Amino acid sequence: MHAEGKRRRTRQRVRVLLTAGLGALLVGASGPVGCGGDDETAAAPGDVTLRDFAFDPARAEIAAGDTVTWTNEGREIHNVKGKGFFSDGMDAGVTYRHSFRRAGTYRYLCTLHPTQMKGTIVVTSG
Ligand SMILES: [Cu+2]
Repeated sequence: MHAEGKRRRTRQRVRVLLTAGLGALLVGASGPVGCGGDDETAAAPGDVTLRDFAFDPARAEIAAGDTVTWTNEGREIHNVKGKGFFSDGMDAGVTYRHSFRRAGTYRYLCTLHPTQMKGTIVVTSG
């Protein structure tokens, strides 16, 4: 008797949550479309994602003067260290940016996971 009532309440709560979630989804889908192009979905050349435990892509190519944006989408704390740049420890969701003025090949790593997480930024002139 007791257990039955509890189960019913739980089921109702689940349904409410589902409905709320769906509503949020629909609101999100009907938001401004075509406003900023599809910048959000298409990764720019200078976008690098930090995962547990890799940089994705491991090799990114940009032009001199461009900025690389690293975003931690893992659950662990990661960082980015290379010649001329060293981020703080980045929690999940945190972003770090660095602009590369000179052409060259810049190897970098996460000092917290140096054997697993290595990356390369290739900066082309012009
Ligand atoms: Cu790491």
